[in-house]
Amino acid sequence: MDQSQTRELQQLDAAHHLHPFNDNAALAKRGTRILTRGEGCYVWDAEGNKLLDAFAGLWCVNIGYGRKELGAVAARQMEQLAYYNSFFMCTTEPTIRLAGKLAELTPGDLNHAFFSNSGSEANDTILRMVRHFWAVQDRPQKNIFIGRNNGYHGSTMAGASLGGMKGMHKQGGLPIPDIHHIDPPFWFADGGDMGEEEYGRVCAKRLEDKILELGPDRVAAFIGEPIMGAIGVYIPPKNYWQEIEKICRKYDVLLVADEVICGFGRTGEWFASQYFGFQPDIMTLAKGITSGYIPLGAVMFNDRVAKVLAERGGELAHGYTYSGHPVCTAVALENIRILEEERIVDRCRDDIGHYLAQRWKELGEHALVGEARIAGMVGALELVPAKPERRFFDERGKVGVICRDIALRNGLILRATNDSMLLSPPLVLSREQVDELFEKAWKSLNETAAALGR
Ligand code: PXG
Repeated sequence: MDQSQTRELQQLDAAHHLHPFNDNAALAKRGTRILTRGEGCYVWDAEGNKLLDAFAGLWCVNIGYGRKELGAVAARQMEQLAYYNSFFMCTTEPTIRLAGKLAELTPGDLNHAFFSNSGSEANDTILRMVRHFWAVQDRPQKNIFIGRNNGYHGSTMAGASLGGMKGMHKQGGLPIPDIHHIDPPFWFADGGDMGEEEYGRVCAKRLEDKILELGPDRVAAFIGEPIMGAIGVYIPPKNYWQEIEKICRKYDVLLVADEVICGFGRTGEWFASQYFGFQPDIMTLAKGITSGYIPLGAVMFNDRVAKVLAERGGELAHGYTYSGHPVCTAVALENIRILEEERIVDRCRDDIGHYLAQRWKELGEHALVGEARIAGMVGALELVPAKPERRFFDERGKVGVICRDIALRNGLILRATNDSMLLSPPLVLSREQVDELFEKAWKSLNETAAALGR
């Protein structure tokens, strides 16, 4: 693309396109970056820059860019049957096969799938499905969801309400009623001198305290990301989720694992609930389900929920035009075939994940980095003013943006939340690319330190 074409597109964009999660006035002044091509772990922009995408698009391109098989499957399905709905007692073959495949892949008795177009929509479905589940058992008052402060569950009314981002709640009168939040585990901020096990128990106890405060007969479900992504890759202590599971069982509260980021191999297991060793009743899926090649989300739910809905639920008054869109489900099946046949998840657990962790931890030795955390192939660097104190910058988020922009100039895409630099590369990253990532990140940290006069 030549410069004048790029300019023209940027002007069109500024005039007519409202970007999600953007300061659009600032964006219009600066001009949007236009991405034009992707191959493996790299993307190219309109200026011709080749960028190592250590963020897999937006936590989603697990198999990497440019896999022609997915395009071929989509084209074939479009030609054969571009669309049919799953309402009125019908559906299509790829949608049935994907439901079966997900039942096989997900742990325990998560044997039932409902399809949406996104993670946000899937969480909307879960809110309504769970409240309905209790209501048809003559317990309509058991309708409260507990989520976590700074959790992210999407951007729709229910998704943003279940999430605990205060900035999102401020816009649009959220959260909607009967949704409460507890503090998540983030040892760097409030772990004090506690060891991992003790901190895990203390954080899980926050859920028990909240359930007792609200009354167990009021609490329908607890929802959480196994590893909190958007807020800064908060990796909980190993025992946290097992403790949470015990508490949910004790008070008969349904346990919802939002695996939108963690699912499909991100932690080196197919799902992070396997990584942490707990069994959710309901699971949210999106992103890696198609490696981002086409929009798709899903709710997986267990036999208990399915039985109640089947025997007492009547008609589920809920569904999207594109629930189980055959092109999307066909692409998901092909994506899963590639993940399985090329043993991409196993490779992450047994090989490349270890190498990435080793080199990521080396970045933790940089003077600017207070903590380098990583699980499988998702991680963060916490940038700090004065190592080894576990303290944040006074003005949070400024240094993160400086570092992100410098990394970009060095050909590396990292996301910044506050002053955490986030890592979530395609799972097909090679050893050479891990080294490239390390070199570019180290250089960017040096230049960030220099920019701060350190
Ligand atoms: N749950 C989780 C855990 C997510 O990370 C969603 C639900 C919503 O999915 P959809 O498909 O509706 O976007 C997400 C999405 C960021 C960022 O800034 C993260 C997400 C989306 C947009 C931005 O890190 N995660």
